[in-house]
Amino acid sequence: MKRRKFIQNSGLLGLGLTASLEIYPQSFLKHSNMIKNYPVAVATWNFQNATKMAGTMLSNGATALDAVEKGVMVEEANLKNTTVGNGGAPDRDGNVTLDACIMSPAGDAGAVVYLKEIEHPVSVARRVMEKTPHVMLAGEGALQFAIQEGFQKKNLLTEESEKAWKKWLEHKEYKPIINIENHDTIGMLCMDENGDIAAACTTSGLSYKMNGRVGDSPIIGAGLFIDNEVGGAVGTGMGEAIMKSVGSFLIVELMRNGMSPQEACKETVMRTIRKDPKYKKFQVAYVAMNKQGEIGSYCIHKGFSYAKFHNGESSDNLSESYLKG
Ligand code: SD4
Repeated sequence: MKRRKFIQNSGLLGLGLTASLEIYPQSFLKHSNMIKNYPVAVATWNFQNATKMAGTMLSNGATALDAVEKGVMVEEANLKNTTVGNGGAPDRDGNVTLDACIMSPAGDAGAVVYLKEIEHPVSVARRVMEKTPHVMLAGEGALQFAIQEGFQKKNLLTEESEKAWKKWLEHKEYKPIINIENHDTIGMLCMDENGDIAAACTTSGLSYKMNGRVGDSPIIGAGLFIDNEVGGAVGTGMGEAIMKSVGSFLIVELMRNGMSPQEACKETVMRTIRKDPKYKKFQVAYVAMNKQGEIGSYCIHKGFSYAKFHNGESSDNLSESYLKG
């Protein structure tokens, strides 16, 4: 018997319940207090400042939704991070265009795509979710809405990013880097002390992408998905591959059908590997969490890690990978 099931089943036995685990709904398990791996915050890549922020908030009683938003905002504001928010690398024409989304335990969602000049797209995505009848706003309309909501316009192209882009223009070769500087898009999952899950994902997308290109990160089901009855998942890497497999949604569905977060992440990465003969040329990585706060992760190329904050402890965790070298 797998360890997880053993723990769950032994807990049930302790309560004098000998029937199979499967007949007990998640809500029963959640409230039975048998296993408590939460509150917990996890994020793609070694973004420990972000998970510390979110995890500390959760320890102080914040909701998962507030924690994921504030958590990923740490990286949106980090000028040294050239793949998220302010300081993000531009597209091939020099535009910094940001994508983000957020999902609440209630299953509500908000997203912005191709948003320019706003440092915190995740907060605009949250306003889309809470203040409009829509899920996603794009480009000029998203910017107009942000300004209407009081967000300030800002030049997000830093001197360094501009310099790097001008250097890129010398050869103009579009070649997404695998495990870029070991940090990239931030996708975060939080479970609060009530056992509720929320997720957020925010990025400047792949460097030197075509003008207008949107990746997986703001797409509900691709860059992230949660179902508060089951768990959640977030993805990073080649957005086109993640979108084609609707990766985060698939992981949650696989968990619904009994897989652990680890097994579900692996199976989802394997689908991309089986279908795409070019899989060695790009990275795809996922992190997932189930309703017990258990975490799993899997990726194509070695080198992807995820940050975790739980019980006052912050850690960087190397993900299992398909390619070992
Ligand atoms: C995108 N998934 O825009 C993002 C980029 C990323 O690792 O996560 N790169 O495709």
